[in-house]
Amino acid sequence: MSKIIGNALPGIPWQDRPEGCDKPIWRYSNNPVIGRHDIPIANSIFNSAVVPFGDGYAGVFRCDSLSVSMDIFAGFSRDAIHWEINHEPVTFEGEDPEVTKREYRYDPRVVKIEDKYFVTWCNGYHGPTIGVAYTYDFKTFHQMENAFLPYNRNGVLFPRKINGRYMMLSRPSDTGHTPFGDIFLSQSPDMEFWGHHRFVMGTVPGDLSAWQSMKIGPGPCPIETDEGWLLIYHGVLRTCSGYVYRMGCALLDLEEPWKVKMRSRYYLLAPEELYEQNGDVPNVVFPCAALTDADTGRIAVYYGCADTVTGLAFTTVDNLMDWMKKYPMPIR
Ligand code: BMA
Repeated sequence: MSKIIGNALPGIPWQDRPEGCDKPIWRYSNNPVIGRHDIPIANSIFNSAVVPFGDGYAGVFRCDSLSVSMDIFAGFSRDAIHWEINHEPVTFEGEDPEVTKREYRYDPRVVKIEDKYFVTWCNGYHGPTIGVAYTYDFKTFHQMENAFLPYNRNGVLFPRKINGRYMMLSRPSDTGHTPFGDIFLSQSPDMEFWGHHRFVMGTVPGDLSAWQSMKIGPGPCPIETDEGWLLIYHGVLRTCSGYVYRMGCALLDLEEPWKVKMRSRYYLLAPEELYEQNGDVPNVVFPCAALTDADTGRIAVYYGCADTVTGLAFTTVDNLMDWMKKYPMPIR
């Protein structure tokens, strides 16, 4: 039995594994939890992040508008399933208009560190880079400096300092639909200056684990367990009819989280349902958030489906650990 290190969350959304299912993760029976038109100007609401907040939950949602511009919107929920998403995007306060100027914003992640909720997202600044902001109430957001130079995507913070430093995973990329990508880790004393960059893990060549052979990227903020940091991530395969995005997991060292202890050779979840296979970008499952309950080991994963709607899936820390142990991948 592995143990999640963190808070209890008795109200975590949950359904037991369906009869006859032998997979490590299973979908919510009422998926998608957020529809593409759930706010009036939305074309699609997908790769989005949620956290426990007050008596309920708050989130930051990627919503592409009817003009198909990409932005992030705050929202609130009592049960983490029914969401009230603001009809206007987040506006940021910040010291330097050069930084707060909006080009585009997408794929947010949210994590509570000490007394603040930090939001990271893919931020347009002469190419995609990682925007960083914090909020106390999901109403006022203070934007900090971009973490990196372009080009970078999928900035994902660890939920606490490790050895005195904030840590962020990311995926250096290029201007377009990057046909490559490995996961790196960067460290900061203050959330502003990032350095001490470390390679974490890369794509898998050949056909050992082809679902992650073209690019990979970190998903939800890593989950602390007594065995290491549990990372859920996406992996991409290039096929003759486009990219296919699947979900996998890895276990990172607690003290030196750029060291990979285990990694899933078999994927966890692939686009199989109609809402994952069909949409603005077909065949995409793209995890961006996970709620956890330390008492039961339950994990609820939020993921974008076909760049159109948001899905929810359930697993436990033991299911993920067992999957990696049962179908191990050699760590290079
Ligand atoms: C990635 C990002 C994600 C998107 C995915 C599939 O490069 O743009 O937002 O979900 O492609 O289109």
